[in-house]
Amino acid sequence: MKGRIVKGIAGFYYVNTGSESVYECKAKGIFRKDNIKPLVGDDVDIEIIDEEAGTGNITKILPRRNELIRPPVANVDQAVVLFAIVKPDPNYNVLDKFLIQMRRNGLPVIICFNKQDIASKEEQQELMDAYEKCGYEVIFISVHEGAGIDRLCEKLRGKTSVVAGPSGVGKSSLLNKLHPEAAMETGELSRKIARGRNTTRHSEMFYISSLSDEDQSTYIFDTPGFTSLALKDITAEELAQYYPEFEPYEPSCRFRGCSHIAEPDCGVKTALEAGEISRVRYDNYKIIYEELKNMKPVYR
Ligand SMILES: Nc1nc2c(ncn2[C@@H]2O[C@H](COP(=O)(O)OP(=O)(O)OP(=O)(O)O)[C@@H](O)[C@H]2O)c(=O)[nH]1
Ligand SMILES: [Mg+2]
Ligand SMILES: [Zn+2]
Repeated sequence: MKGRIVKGIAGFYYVNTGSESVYECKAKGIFRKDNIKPLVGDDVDIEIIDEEAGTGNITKILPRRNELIRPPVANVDQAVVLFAIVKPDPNYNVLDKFLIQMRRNGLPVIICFNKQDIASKEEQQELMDAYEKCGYEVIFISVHEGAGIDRLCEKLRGKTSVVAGPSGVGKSSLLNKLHPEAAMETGELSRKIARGRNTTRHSEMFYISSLSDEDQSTYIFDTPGFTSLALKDITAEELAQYYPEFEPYEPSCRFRGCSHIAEPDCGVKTALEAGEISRVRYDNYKIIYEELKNMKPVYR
């Protein structure tokens, strides 16, 4: 029987085989045979062990369209990178690394900033200035007050989207707003810090009936928050490729392969001085560049 993994907890995979049926499955054979770990979002073949108890065994993972490592999910159309404008304040380093990783995976990204209801105009403007030119859709929302949600929904309709971002930004709150049946636990930031852990600890995929009809299905993955992100499989020299706003100015760089750091006659730095490239983004580019330079070489 075919199905899709909607959740994975401690070696158990919950496989939806259509309508309401979910089987609790193990994946022993797969590990042994193919040495591959199932991901939430995987299309799988299962054999049923006990129909009454709703248990089964995953016998095959069907080919993946794509897979992400952080968060670990498969077969998604796009990522909603969710940060809060405030509480918690966005960490630009993590946000930019996230965008780089998604671009590297070839996934379209929507950047979404939540908690508009408690943010000032200036705080919003700062984010807008930094991200409006970086080639992604940017949407400001308030899950609590509903601002921006319709606009976001139009982007989600008919697609499979993974919602990813730091802990406490409102990923589960957003999911609950779009799909109250999900009833995901949400948590106060102060409580999270006190407990030192995320409220959501497993990725889970939901079918969003309010955004689906007979022609199109909408799925959203809620995922656990993260605090840092390590870039893998990318060199300092490649980094500039992941900054679309640099592209128009690169032909003006004197050197081909200019890193836009210390070279003279750099089109990107000229654009930066002229205020055409965001200072926040550029400064962070330099930091990530140095991080990548100092990384030990990895085999690819
Ligand atoms: N002011 C305000 N608070 C919000 C909004 N959306 C969510 N919150 C609050 O932010 C806190 C964290 O929300 P969660 O939905 O648990 O955050 P999360 O991103 O799922 O966090 P993890 O599961 O730990 O990754 C909760 O106290 C929410 O009530 C919003 O639009 N405005
Ligand atoms: Mg959550
Ligand atoms: Zn340059």
